[in-house]
Amino acid sequence: MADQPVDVRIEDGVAVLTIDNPPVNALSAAVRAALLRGLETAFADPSVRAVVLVAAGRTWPAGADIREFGKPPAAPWLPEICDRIAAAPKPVIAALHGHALGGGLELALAAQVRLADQAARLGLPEVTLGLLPGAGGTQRLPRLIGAGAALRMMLGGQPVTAESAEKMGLVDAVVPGRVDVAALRLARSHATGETALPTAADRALHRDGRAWMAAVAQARRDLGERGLPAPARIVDCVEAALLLPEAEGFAFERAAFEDLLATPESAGLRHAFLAERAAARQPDLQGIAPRPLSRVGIVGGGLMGAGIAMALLRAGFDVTLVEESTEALTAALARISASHDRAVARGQLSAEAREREWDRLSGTTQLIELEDADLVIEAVFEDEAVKRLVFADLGRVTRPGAILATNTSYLDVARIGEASGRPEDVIGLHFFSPAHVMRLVEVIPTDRTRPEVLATAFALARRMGKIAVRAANSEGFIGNRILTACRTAADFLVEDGASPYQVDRAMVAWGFPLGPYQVLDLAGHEISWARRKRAAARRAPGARHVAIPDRICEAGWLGQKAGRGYYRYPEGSRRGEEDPEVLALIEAERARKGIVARPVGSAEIHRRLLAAMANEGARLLEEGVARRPSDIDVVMITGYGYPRWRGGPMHDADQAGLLSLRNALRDYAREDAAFWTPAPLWDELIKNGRRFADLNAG
Ligand code: T1G
Repeated sequence: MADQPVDVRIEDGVAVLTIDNPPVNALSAAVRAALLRGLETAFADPSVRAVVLVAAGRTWPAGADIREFGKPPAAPWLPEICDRIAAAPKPVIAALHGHALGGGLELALAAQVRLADQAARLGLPEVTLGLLPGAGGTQRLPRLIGAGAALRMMLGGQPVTAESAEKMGLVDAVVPGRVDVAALRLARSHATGETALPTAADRALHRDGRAWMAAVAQARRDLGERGLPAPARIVDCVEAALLLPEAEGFAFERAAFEDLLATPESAGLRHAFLAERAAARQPDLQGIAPRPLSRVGIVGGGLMGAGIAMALLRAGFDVTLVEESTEALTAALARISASHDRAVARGQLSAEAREREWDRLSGTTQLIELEDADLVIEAVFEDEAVKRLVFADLGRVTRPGAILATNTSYLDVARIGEASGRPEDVIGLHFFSPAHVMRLVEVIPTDRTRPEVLATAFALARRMGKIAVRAANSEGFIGNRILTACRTAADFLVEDGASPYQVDRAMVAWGFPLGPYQVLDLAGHEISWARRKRAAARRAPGARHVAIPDRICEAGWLGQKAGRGYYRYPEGSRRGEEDPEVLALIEAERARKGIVARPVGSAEIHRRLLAAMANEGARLLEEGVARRPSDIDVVMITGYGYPRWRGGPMHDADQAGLLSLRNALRDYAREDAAFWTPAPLWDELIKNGRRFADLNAG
């Protein structure tokens, strides 16, 4: 890291300003100050005829420094620097490589000339943070590429390739080789008068008001009424860019940006972004080299096994899928082939890539064929005895040093692993269905797991493009513990008077894609029924137990696959219909327990389910199952549909206020102390004026 985040070199009439703030040249306060100083130096130096902006390291600035948001803002502001560049007395050339994103792209938009290398990606992802491009992007981009294209980039938030950027006029040229060298050459030829660089006036900026307003109207129609605040403000800003005088358009954008910055939605989305990155930080694994991985075996080709195999193939691994019979193997390979067909049909996978993946896949019924695998992932039926048998065999056939992983979602990884005879090479890798789509993987080391095995698991997740979250080996790990607490609180409310359909509607209105009972029907009731049976033996005396879920299972209503669960699924439809027989069953259970149904509102449903999830989260932190509250948030957001803009249960609890939520828990504990008593961590944090967020450091 240079002592100065911006290096200024003046030579042959050209000033080269190099931004150097690893890892992604985020435009922090220090960078902004140094950049403005560098620009002023270059603009004031009479020998300078042109200015080149380049970035050191792996990328052009990937935006404003997200960690600075929510903190007291520090001058100079990025819009100010962009305006200085846009009004520069000398041409400024931006040389883009890596990810030119957010404020980084806005910096380039202010320049007179933009060059990009072939691998560059350009985007305005602010909407994914609940924000809008607040440094002139909503004003300059539509003028440069048209309102329609600009709105697509800003509302989608996804980067475009350098090639597409050139086609849409976002960059002036895509250059082979090093873009900084090409930019310097161009600047020098301008400095010697050989080349006249285009000025803003030369550009055929988009000014067609009719097309512009048509794009704005279309975007508003597509957005509809519902949704997060940022997209609609982006459209307002693009409209303002046409209708308002330039300076007022920029001011309009700034005001909208400030508004969004203060929204809980943006706070939640920014938290989620940083929390996902923090989850990868494992201080105790610093300097521990992962083992090399290229050949991976999968035992069990069911829904999970096949999904994991596809995710590994997509990440470039050689995969051997083991099934116990030829029929089962054929079905597993057919499942993968069908998914490939869908991906090719959707344009997500080219036919060539498909062929390459298929070439790296082999199937067998002979476990011995895994003798030289680097890693084996077991994904068989969720039964401890069955899994121990598989691990006993794996311990015999795999080579020393091969890593043995189990995809169990609840069971004791150590108990499963010890059957292999080499527990030090065993780890839990809990993928989520569909495993080739879901980004989360819970990584569960046991007390015997070697550090390099854990380091290898994190490296594997990175290569698969997954978000790995570490959890200690405790039943249900992080996600299923929180889910169970959420469901228990929901069951209490159903027994007290709510209907499961009302609970689902309330949680969908709160931001979840599906409610807890819809999720249960989708996943199937078997695993949670088995878990309840295991838990029955450990239930605290006098602890409240709602038998409704057991009654539903005993009736054979095991979910969508069974045609009915809490909902009915006529002729295999995936949309459930509310079932009067379920309501009758619930009423019968209330009568059996002498419970008179009481009215339950959505606010109470939200509050109790959040309180239950955050309280279980506090217990997970106390037990050391989770290392930081933000890890719990990442698990719930990326694995269980928790609304990303709410930031996860622990962030949400902080937003709701720990004191009021702890007091609510105390109230609920009068109904059932075993479940609702607040974990001691609440008192400790409240006593010290702290929040869960204060435990996220490191
Ligand atoms: N600010 C601060 N830190 C950032 C950062 C940013 N913008 N982007 C990345 N990091 C950190 C990240 O936390 C991690 O840290 C390390 O860099 C590597 O990131 C005014 C309002 C660029 C595609 O939204 O999409 O500009 O964990 O693990 O997978 O209009 O990072 O190592 O300590 O993600 O190779 C808009 C966000 C900001 C882009 C690289 N910009 N970044 O991906 O590495 S808002 C963004 C990314 C804005 C203006 C507005 C990705 C990446 P650590 P990584 P990667």
